[in-house]
Amino acid sequence: MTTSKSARTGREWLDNPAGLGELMPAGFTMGVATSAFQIEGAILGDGREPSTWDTFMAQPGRIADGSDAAVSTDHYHRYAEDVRLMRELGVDSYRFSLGWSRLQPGGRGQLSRSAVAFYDRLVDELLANGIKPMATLFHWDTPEALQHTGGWLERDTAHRFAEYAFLSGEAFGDRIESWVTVNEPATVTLNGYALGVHAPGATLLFDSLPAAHHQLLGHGLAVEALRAASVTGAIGITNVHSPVQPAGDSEDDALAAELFDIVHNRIYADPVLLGRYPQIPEPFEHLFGFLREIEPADLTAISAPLDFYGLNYYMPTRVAAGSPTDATTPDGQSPVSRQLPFSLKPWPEYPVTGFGWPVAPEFLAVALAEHADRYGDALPPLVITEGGASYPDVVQRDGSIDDEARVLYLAEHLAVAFAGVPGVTLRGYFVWSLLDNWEWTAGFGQRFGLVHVNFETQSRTPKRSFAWLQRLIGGRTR
Ligand code: NCW
Repeated sequence: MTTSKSARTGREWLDNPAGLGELMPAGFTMGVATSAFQIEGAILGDGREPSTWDTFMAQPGRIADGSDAAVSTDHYHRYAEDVRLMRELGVDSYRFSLGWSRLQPGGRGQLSRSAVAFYDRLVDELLANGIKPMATLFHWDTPEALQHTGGWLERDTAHRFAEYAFLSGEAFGDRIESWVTVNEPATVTLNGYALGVHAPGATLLFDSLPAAHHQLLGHGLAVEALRAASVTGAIGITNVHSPVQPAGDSEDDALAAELFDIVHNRIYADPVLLGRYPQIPEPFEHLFGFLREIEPADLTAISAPLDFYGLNYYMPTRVAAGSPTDATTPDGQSPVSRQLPFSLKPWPEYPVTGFGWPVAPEFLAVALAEHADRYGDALPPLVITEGGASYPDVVQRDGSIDDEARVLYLAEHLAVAFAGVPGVTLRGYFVWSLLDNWEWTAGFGQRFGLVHVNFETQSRTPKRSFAWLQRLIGGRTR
């Protein structure tokens, strides 16, 4: 594994994005990504019924700035302007999510006609502007009605999800270039069901594992459903991957790091790519009892062959044995994390983003190499379905936003992506995100956008990173 700083070459591309663009492999897809609940607003339109996030964000103390996503960036009404921005940027593809609670209010039955009409307008606008639509079916907005029957802890939710996937495939399958079934099931399980810092706010620690399995089953059944609906596009899943390093040399730290790698990475990637759950180290076996009860046929569905495998890469994780003393998680405070047998440690040698996430582009190469090593020939072509950084951007007196740190982040990570690693076919990179958005538990406090959004006026202002990426894309040689 390389942890040298040799990948830190961002500065040389600051004023020469076209030069970096020349290094983009032929056929590589450049895109931007968003998700429905974070940008659409209009939460009362289309007969939409609440999702688990509607409920969660209304609970006192859940959202850092007390905000909600009722309006957010108002993309629901401003999508045409946002597509114009993408066209100006020059991206090949746009990854967005279909709002489950908008399209299928309550999580059962026929799709809402006005919601289908909205996504029809969006998809057609993209195609008219030469931008390929990549649609995510589940980006965390579980219908609240399904939460009342247990949400992802229950097997039935996977079947409900497959039904929604089939109907979405029928509605949009002639125009969607690629489909992502589920986005970051690890984050939903860990933050939503284990630590309680995301919706639905459950604090089950290791008893959250059924939520992992049922999201994976939902993925597998959705792949079948999309194929049954005869969609023309490619089908994949998006897992978040964080390379893990032990904080110290002790055996206990090594074991804790292995445990974190299992609960954050392997529990999601191994069943999809290898058709089996990872081997659990003996001292922790008792925590994973649920895995012994799984129906073998589930793993056949979960490991259905995919056209691509989506990876969100943000950061590596440093793990030590023993519970955290300050109970801090990436998304805020979670008192239950004091009961975990591991804790996450800072990386003093790396700069951090607004979220405190280490900026470590060399670990993107590690993430790719770990996939080549672990999955070999079973690995479909990869797509980085998200990468990006939040920073406290400052609007200058002349209205411009000089987000140099974000430019450096993108330069360093794209340089790694374009160079690639042996054993991995990397097809594309999607920047998170097109717009500043409603960043879940952080509310409006963390800005990831290439485009600044004034949440009072809804005015959009492209940042320096937007102009930089535009020149990079303009500079590619094909
Ligand atoms: S929070 C998170 N994100 C951000 C979010 O805006 C987006 O919707 C997600 O796809 C940016 O990209 C993803 N990911 C969580 C990563 C860390 C989870 C670590 C949990 C450890 C206990």
